[in-house]
Amino acid sequence: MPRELTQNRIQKIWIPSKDGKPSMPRTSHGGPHLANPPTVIVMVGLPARGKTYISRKLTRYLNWIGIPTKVFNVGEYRREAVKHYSTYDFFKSDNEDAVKIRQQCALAALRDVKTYLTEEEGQVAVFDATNTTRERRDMILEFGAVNGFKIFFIESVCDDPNVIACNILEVKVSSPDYQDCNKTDAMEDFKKRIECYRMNYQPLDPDQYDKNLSFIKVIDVGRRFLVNRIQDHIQSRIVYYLMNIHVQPRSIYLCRHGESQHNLQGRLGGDSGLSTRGRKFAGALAKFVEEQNLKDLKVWTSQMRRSIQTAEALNVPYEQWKALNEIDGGVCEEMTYEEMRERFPDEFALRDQDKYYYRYPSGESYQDLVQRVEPVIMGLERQENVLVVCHQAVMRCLLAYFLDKSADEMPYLKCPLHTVLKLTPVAYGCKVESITLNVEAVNTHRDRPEEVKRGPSTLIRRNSVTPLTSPEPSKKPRIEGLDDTIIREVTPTQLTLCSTSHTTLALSTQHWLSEACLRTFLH
Ligand code: ADP
Ligand code: FDP
Ligand code: F6P
Repeated sequence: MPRELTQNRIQKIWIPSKDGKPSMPRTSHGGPHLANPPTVIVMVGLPARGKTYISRKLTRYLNWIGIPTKVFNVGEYRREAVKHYSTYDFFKSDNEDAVKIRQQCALAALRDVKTYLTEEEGQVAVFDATNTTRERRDMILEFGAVNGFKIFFIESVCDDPNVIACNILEVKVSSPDYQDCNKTDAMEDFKKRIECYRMNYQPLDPDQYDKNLSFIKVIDVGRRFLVNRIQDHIQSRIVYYLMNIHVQPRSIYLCRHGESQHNLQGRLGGDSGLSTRGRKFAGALAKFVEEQNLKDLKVWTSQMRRSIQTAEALNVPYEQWKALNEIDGGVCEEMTYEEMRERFPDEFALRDQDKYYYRYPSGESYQDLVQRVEPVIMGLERQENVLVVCHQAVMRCLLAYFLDKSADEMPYLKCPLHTVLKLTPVAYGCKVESITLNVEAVNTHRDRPEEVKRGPSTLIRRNSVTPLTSPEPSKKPRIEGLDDTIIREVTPTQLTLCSTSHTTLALSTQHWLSEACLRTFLH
């Protein structure tokens, strides 16, 4: 007997119901319904091969498309366990005590991976460590098998000494490991650390040992790829994403069209032309673009009149994307917020209640927009310098991707008219500069109403909360629960001793890594 259907009022999705109650709760994260088990992405590679960079960037992307993802960086666990790093001796494979500490840190991170995927609604966990030995990878595979997680490896292989030196300079010499060290010494120490790992490095072997595993090898910073046994939709999206990103320096410029006639009247959507001030902004934007003197600047617009009129003033070729059109307000198109409140009070209140998920009747939600502009993001990842002339809601979506903003924050990001945001990739994130072109315009931003300011409603979850990219107020120590002798006894002095004589660390660790202990943990 087919069940009755009721329509979810916020998302306007039909849900089967029993006794008048919805019987299939939607996913709390609002992402695609994945019948799949959770996935653990396991990074593989020598230090300074871009593993953390890839982990963070991929996590930002997956969260943005609605798949809750979090990075677990074993280096951070190690730094919490061992407060003062001394020298590369810590990473020698015959430094038995340090090997135990590193193993413990990896296990602590895996334990958190398990909690995240089984109790915290995580869908993908990125296990960011070197994972350079078969022994370590086999242990992770067992962990996946026991807990019912899919395992997908991403290995970064690169032996260009210039690339490695640049990577070390960009991120490693300023790491907390080297806070009391000059750059030259830090560089030398880090290179020796890499050599410690190289001694035991067993790359993924697509022909024999690892031929049944699912993985991608990213070779020479994405010049070549080797893809093996892709199992599902998420893995194929990850592969596609990794094949589109690059690390060339460039900037992305985001702005809205010049002020439009509808903006002047406070009307939503429509397809009106520019106001006098809007045309003035287009002229100012042309001057700004010229001054920036950018090599091969691409200009992208929507297919709406106001954004095309703005780009026309630039006197350069431009490309129109339908995917960049403003959010479709459906039955509320061309109304003012006041008119919407009067004519559709329930809809108006619902939008305030949950702006990210709210879909206008016969129109779109921010969640819909994310799906629509995803090809634009992929396009931007492939390009170098690009100026995108778009619209308020679309610009918020794009900005949320680059700045790792949550679904809750996205619809309230401030994107004023006549202001250009310049985004430049730096280290693991993005630098943002706001350039106001000094042409007055109306304010089209409507703040989150006071009554919903108390925090996200139950329907809204944070989109991207990784321990690495977002400040986490409730961050708990990642090594809590470990046998605390490990923390107590590894003092800086002992570590220094450890670096000269491997036997001086007094750690009572034998039982930690016993087979039985590992099995208990895995189960
Ligand atoms: P790891 O985590 O492997 O120690 P990091 O992620 O900290 O290395 O290194 C960051 C640097 O790696 C950045 O300068 C970034 O440009 C660079 N990078 C990004 N992707 C790759 C890649 N596929 N191969 C090599 N280097 C990369
Ligand atoms: P990171 O550069 O991210 O800090 O240098 C390698 C390193 O990562 C160490 O910090 C960290 O202890 C290690 O990788 C990750 O753990 P494994 O050695 O156990 O792979
Ligand atoms: O008001 C300008 C505008 O671009 C409208 O066309 C669009 O409906 C609105 O902004 C989107 O902003 P919000 O989601 O805050 O209503």
